[in-house]
Amino acid sequence: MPVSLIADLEAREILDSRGNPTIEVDCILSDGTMGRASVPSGASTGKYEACELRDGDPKRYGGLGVLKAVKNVNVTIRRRLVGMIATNQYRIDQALKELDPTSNKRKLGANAILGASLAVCRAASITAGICVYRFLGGAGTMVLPTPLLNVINGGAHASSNLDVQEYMIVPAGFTTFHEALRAAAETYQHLKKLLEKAGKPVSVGDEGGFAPQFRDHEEPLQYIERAIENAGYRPGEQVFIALDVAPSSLYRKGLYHFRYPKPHLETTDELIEQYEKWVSKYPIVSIEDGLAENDRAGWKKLTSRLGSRIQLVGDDIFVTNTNRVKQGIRDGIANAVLIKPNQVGTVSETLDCVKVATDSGYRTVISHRSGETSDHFIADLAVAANSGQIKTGAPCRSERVTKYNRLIRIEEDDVLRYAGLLTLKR
Ligand code: 2PG
Ligand code: MG
Repeated sequence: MPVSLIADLEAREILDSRGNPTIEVDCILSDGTMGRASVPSGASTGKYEACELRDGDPKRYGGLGVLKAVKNVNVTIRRRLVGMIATNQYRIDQALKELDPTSNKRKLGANAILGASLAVCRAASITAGICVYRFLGGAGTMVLPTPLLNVINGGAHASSNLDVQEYMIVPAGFTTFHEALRAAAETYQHLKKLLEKAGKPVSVGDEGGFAPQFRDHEEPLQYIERAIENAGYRPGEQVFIALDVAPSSLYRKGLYHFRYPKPHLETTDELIEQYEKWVSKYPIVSIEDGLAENDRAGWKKLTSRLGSRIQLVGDDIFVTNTNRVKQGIRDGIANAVLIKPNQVGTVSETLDCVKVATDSGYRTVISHRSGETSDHFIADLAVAANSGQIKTGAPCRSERVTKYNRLIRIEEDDVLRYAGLLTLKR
């Protein structure tokens, strides 16, 4: 088979699931193969994430246009990558990093760089005649991830006034991915019925979860537990609960400024106690960003108090950055890492981060962003990385279910084991 070279790269501005512009890149190879990929965008972004380059021109999309990033792909990145062998992802990503040696990819924009990295990867897998997950994961790829599905949206993802950003269900107690997804979808529909019965609106937030008002931050946990039972499943055996509190923006001068149910302050210790109570009372198996990105002392305390009982996932504190993850591991912070490709900017760096975490016994959760596209790359990535977990929103809204549906097709095509309860073994 002749070697496929990159013949062209073409970027454009498209819309994401929030109606904001984002970047899509086509990669055309010398054999005529085309790979296309698009880049998601967060709302509750970590302070230390790689830079998402926006135009800042108030006359277009309120300043959110990405024409500068588009130009960076079409000129600078194109000039460097054209002629390179498409199937060597590491070399491609190395070249991209050399083009923008800044620590946070602010020169070209992580959105431009990731768009190119993903599009080349997809084109390379097509020309190699294998799926993206096999292309990246090779023969070692064995596991289908357990999904963490966000069924109640708060924080920066909804106009409800819940400060907790995500209440998720985790259908781990099943033997196949499609059965697990069915349990999640049925639980979601039963949750909708319960909310309707209580006279609450069932319109959804950015990630497809419901977003009504609740009495306090505990009430959604009660609703979810009931919904699991009403759907005919056993909470704590088949379907579990996970949270992403995401309180970085609430943390000021050593205190958490909660707004709900009424404005009040909470200390780190009070929050940890609250989590301990919830973990004892509800089938909670994972808490992401229980504390803020800058509350490192609090994170250490949280990890020593709850780290042997449940999964503690670092998102804002790690931002898929290997150095930050290494530092966190040294400091005894968290026991799992949220992995978002656009927090770091290339496919290879994303996989490197998974490796650093896994080698130290930390789990990983491959994640979408709250602003998404119909690209299902992260479903393949979760399989390739043997991560065992994926979080990509509710079983609702096309930009969310496209990832879950991709996993259904992978399960049909290949002999892979559903991670399921193994995910939860401590
Ligand atoms: C998160 C993500 C995804 P955002 O905090 O984990 O759910 O949200 O993309 O807004 O950062
Ligand atoms: Mg998060």
